[in-house]
Parts: sequence; C-alpha cells; structure tokens
Amino acid sequence: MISSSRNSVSDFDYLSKDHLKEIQWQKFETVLQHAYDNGPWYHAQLDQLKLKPSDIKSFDDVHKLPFISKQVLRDTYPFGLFAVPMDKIVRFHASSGTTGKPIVVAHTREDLAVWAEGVHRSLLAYGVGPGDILQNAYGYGLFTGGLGLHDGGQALGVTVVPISGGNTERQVMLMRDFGATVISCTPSYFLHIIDKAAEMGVDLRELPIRVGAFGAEPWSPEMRQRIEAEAGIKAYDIYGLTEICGPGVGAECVHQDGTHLFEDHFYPEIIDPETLEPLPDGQVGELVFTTLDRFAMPMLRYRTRDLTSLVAETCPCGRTIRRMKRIRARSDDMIIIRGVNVFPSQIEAALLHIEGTTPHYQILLTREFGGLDEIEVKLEVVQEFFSDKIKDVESFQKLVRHEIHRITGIHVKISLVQPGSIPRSEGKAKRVIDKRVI
Ligand code: DLL
Repeated sequence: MISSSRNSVSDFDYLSKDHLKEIQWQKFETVLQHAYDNGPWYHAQLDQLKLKPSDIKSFDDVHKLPFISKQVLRDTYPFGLFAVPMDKIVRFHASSGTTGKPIVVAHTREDLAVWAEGVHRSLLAYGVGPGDILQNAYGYGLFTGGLGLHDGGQALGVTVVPISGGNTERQVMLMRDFGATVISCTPSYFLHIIDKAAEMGVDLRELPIRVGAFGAEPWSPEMRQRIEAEAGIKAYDIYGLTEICGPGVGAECVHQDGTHLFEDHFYPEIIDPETLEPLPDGQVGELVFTTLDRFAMPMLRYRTRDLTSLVAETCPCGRTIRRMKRIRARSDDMIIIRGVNVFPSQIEAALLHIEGTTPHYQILLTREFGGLDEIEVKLEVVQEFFSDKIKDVESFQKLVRHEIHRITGIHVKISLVQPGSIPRSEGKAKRVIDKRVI
C-alpha cells in the first residue's frame, strides 16, 4: 500500500534553490500586480506608502510592503479584501476570531486547486497514496480541516471517509470495519479516540491504521511518542491556517524532523515580533506568509503569530524546500505568570515525562484582587494513582510540581483528577483557562 512518496505533483519539493527562487519571483510579481490592480484595499495601502508594485524589484524589497494582521481581516469583514468579482469565488471558509465575528476567506476554483495540492503533497510526504483509506475526522464546515483533507486526499487518489469530528464510538467502529490506514484529526481528539477504543476493547495496534495527519493545534514530541506507542502508527504533523488556505501549507516527511513548507505556493519569512525586522534562517521569530498563487484574496505578508524557525538544509528525504521547527507557541498565547513567560507546550512536555500521567490536562490561571497570579494544573492520572495511601498522591504531586518547575521555572499547584473528567474536544483542545482579572 505504501506509495513511492513522490509523483509529478511533488516535483516542486525537490527543486534547486535557484530554480525555486525563480518560480517564486515570477508568481510574486504576478500576484502583487493582481492585488494592486483588482483589490481596492491593497491599492489604497500601497498608495498610502507611495509604492507601486514595480518598486518591489526582488525579494530583498519585500520588507517594504506592509503586513496584514488578523485585525485587518476583522476591519475589512466580510468582503473587503477580495480581489476578484463574486462570480469567480466558489467557496468561503471562516475561522472564529476573539471578537465573535469570523475571519472570512474566499477561494476561486484555482485557489482551491492550490490548497488541495498542498494536502496532496503532505499525504505523499507521509508515504500515503492510492489504495490507502483516509478516515477524515477533522470537522467539516467553515473550518478548513474537513474539506481541506477531503479535497487533498481525493486529489491524490486515496479513498476518503468523510466522517467529520465527533461520535467517537462510531469512529472506532468504522476504523475497524473499513480498515482505515490513515486518520486525520487534531492530536488531542486522537487521544480521545485511543481512550474510547480501549474502553470498547479495541486494540488500535492490531488494526491496519498506520499513519496519522495531526495538526490544527500545537503538540509536543512527548505527545507524538504517546500516540505512536499506544496506537501503533506514525504520527505526522500537518500545518496550516485559514487565512493562507487551511491544512497543507506544510507537512512533515517520514524523517519527522521539521515541517516542510510548500514554498512554491506560500512564501515564508521569519520576523522579530517586536521590531518586525526580518530574521535569518535558524532564528526563532514569527512566521509570515505571502500566498504566491491565490487570487480571490491574496495574503501579502500575513502575520501568523506562530513562533518557529526555518531550516534551509536539504532534508535526508531529498526535499529541498525549507522546513520549519515545531511550533511551540503563538506570540499571542504565551502565558506570563509573575513575569515569567511560559508556553503551554512546556507544561505538556513536563507532564508527559512522568509515568502515570495522561495527556489530558488544563491550565487554570487566577489572580487574587491586587495579588499574585496563581497557576493550577489539573491533570488526569491513571486510575491506580487514586490509592488509599495519601502519601503516594502527595509525593506524586511533588514530583509533577518539581518537573514543571525544572522546565518552566515556575511553581504551580497540581490537582489530580479522575480519568475522563477533563472535557474532551472534537477539535482543538482548550488547554488554558485564564480567569485573571487584569
Ligand atoms: O487549524 C488549519 C488546519 C486544519 C491545520 C487541520 C492543520 C490541520 P485555523 O483554525 O485558522 O486553521 O488555525 C490556525 O492553528 O496559526 C497555528 O497557531 C495552529 N496550528 C495549525 N496547525 C498546527 C500545527 C487550522 N501542525 C492556527 N502545529 C495556526 C501547531 C498549529 N499549531
């Protein structure tokens, strides 16, 4: 069933750096001119800066262009960034913003083909191909996960099971009955599927399932190890965001050493989130994308808020396109506790180092009036820990506290809770509950 992991569509993964640059530049000039000529918002922005597309003569000049932030998408809601007439738009997607109004993203037929290609190339990189059965448990609808994996899977020629998220017992039943070989969903939802399968007496390691395409939320190497051991599959990263298209902006290959970005479609930059200056490959900063061949709503220098660094070296798989390191956090969801910056993924890594913990946890932030921030980590543990010997529980809590302190430098309160008591999500897990009144 395993395909060669390469076909004519993925040739663009293996270009020489010069050839890739040439292709990127041709596309960039076209999309910039298109945005200026057909997108009133882009035209006004460039006019304000007294810039013409011809002033951008190479990628060295790209920094002259303004950024697009999520706020711009909110301010122009719903159709203000469109650069084609409505009769060219064949689909909308949306992601919810913090203000309650969604972010709207439009696609032409050609834009959808570019997106499907990203997912097609992602699946190929995992060694998936025709003959594989993909159980697509990402949510269908305005969220891009469901239809993204669906279209990309079909473009590659795998058999797609469009089950969507939820109804976990049915997920396990169909996975077994259809003999699915690939699963796509958030990593946190897959943990829930693992638990449900165990409850149903189904050992996932004995089923044909062998690959997972996990993304839409940060996940740690420790989470990967858990998933791979408990389900007997290879767990691969898939990355993307609604504004750029959805899943398939990048994906890991079988070497699991960074997420390859499909740079011939999505031009990446890393910037310092404070100074907004470009940073070289290898340095951690905020990821910014320019869509090189999306026309309904081109994204020129979109600030993702995702923190990562780029790796330029050719991967052992032979792909020359750059890889990004695992996203540890977003520049806007870092938690600051008593002046210490903490990423939820650090706490996750600490927890998963300890035997007896489960990957289900929540971080609760509170602040007494005028007082200090308090942080409590609610952690599910395996049933055996609820022993009569209270001393055992106490020493276990101490161990967890110590490990979190070792990794993050902060002192936390630990509450051990019964297996199954932290709410499960069918999509992105809600890890942090911030009740601080600031
Ligand atoms: O989550 C698209 C997607 C669907 C990606 C299915 C992968 C699989 P949004 O809802 O717009 O789109 O959220 C985008 O989610 O900026 C990251 O912060 C985070 N994210 C997405 N993929 C990953 C990943 C989809 N593999 C935001 N690792 C992004 C870490 C991820 N974070």
